[in-house]
Amino acid sequence: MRKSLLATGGAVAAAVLILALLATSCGTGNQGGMSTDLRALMSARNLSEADVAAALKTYTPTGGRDEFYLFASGGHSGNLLVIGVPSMRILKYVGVFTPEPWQGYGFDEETRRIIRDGSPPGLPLTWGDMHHPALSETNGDYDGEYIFVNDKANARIAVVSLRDFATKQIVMSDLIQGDHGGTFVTPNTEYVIETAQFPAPLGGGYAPLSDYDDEYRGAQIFWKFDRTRGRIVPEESWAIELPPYMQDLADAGKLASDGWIFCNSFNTERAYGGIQQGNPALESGASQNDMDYLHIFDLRRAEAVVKQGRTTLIAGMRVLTLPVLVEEGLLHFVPEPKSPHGVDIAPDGNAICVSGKLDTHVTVYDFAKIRQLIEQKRYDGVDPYGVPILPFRDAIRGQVEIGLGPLHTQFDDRGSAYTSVFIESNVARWSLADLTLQEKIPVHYNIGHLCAAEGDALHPRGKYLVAMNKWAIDRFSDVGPLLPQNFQLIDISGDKMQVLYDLPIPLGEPHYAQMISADKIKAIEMYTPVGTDPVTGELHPDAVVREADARVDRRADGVHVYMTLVRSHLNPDIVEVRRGDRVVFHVTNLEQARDATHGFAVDKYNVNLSVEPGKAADAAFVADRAGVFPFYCTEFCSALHLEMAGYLLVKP
Ligand code: RUQ
Ligand code: CUA
Repeated sequence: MRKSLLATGGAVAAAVLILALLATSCGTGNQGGMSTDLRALMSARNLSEADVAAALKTYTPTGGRDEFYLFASGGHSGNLLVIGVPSMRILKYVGVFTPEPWQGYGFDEETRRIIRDGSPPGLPLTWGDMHHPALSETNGDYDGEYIFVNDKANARIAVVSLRDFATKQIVMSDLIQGDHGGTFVTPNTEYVIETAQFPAPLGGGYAPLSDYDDEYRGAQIFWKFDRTRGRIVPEESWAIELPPYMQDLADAGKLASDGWIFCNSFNTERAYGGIQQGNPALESGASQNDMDYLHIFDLRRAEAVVKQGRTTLIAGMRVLTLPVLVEEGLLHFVPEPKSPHGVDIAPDGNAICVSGKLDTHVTVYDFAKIRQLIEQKRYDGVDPYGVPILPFRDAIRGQVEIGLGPLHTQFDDRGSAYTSVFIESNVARWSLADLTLQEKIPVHYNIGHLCAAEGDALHPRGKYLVAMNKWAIDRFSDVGPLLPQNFQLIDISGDKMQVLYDLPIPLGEPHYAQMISADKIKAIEMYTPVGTDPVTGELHPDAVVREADARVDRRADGVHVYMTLVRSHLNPDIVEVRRGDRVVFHVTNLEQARDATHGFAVDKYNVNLSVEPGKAADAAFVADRAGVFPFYCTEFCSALHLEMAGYLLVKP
């Protein structure tokens, strides 16, 4: 019944649309005629004027471009989502922590190496729990060159280049077992910050939970980023040891607070669960205290102390231990109310915003006051590890009454802040100048992060905000028990916020996103010169740059096939090997025409490459089954794409 009604409704709407189109295309579409047709369309589809306004704000005719890019975490998928704003069209999924077949990511030798280098020995990981993307910054503003993402499950950080939207590097430190507070960058991307959530013995050793207070530790890693090489340099990176609280999200200071790092924490109770052992569950054990500690870290002075060599090497990482941090006065705490979550520095560099998951406020700290308290050594005592605690009342500018379950805060270009309110399912807009609530808009439902255009940078752009909602009950057509997430685009340019668009995200739980002005992205059109290895950015040593050099070489270490791809043939197209031979295909796409991508797959050998124009990539495997295995191009590249094929003959 419901189905047939819907079908009828759809048919009517389509008919009205066609009538409207006919009316305009016949030249009768003057103002009056158009609006009559539009009104008919509106009533047929049951749309209000606000709906139509929302549609007009997002609709992008074919060929049109978006004003912003949204880079969103792909959650469990381990991929990075690229979405155009305001159209909310999905532009790309970038394979990062998880093999991604379309890009051949994790299938070719070059990217398999990236995953292998960023995995425990002998266990190339096949998933990641991506949480927080961070765009590279220059002078506190996004520069559109790189984006960094973390994998909470395996304590990994990846570097993605925005020249070709491809992953270049994954690093994993054995110092910590997982992270959550990553990634955040300093205003000139000197460092990418990664913070552990679950305390554990640093360096991966064993200690019983009864030794939690003494042997378990938190840590924050400062991964050194080399901008010219576009890579993290593990040897130049270092870390700090932290008490076994659960360190959470961080943010780097800017302007007045430049050179300082802020990180919130929870579970200063040091609970670790143990329901079967008669302990409270972690959720209640970690929620006893009224206050946890905002961590305030003096990065600049710490760099000097690292240079002096006052570090301890743990699992190959130089670590400033807690006693050194205390002795040098590098770390201070200030209380933060009731299960705090996230810390966000306002564009003025002075207001530090922290929400309490179990509090109804956003607490706004004043960096100038914090700095003074530190200089005057005005402490309210120390924590069990000797870290001085600044007096709460003297460190804050004030508190904004927001509602139930405030989480994260972003900013616009007109002095407003926007806080996601999880329990109430809304976005609260409030004034940074006088700390008053201005407006709330409902979102559907259970919003986690939110993302305003360049909303955590020095110069936010305003205009758009995306609410990243965890639940989507009743928003979309049913797809069984596992529901998509819901991104809601909100227009924040006017005096009233308006929800414009719902985008279901069906491949994982995105946590955070960043939105950058599209004109800052300078993507390449193809790999030049022909034979480029995208991972190194240099000529691939085994590239075949002229078809005349295509060949099969039998060598001691296996059969090397030097193959070229050009519309519409692979050369060589017949490859004969013996069972047990190691086979290495070195494949180069000779095309220098945009979008002339070829793929390369060998049937039943799990070989799958994406070879974009100018790219060279390798596929290596042992031909351990005899038989006839067709290989072919997997991208519909030309009229004779189906003929772009050949045979791998594996002789018994
Ligand atoms: S935080 S569960 Cu980004 Cu609100 Cu991770
Ligand atoms: Cu090349 Cu299809």
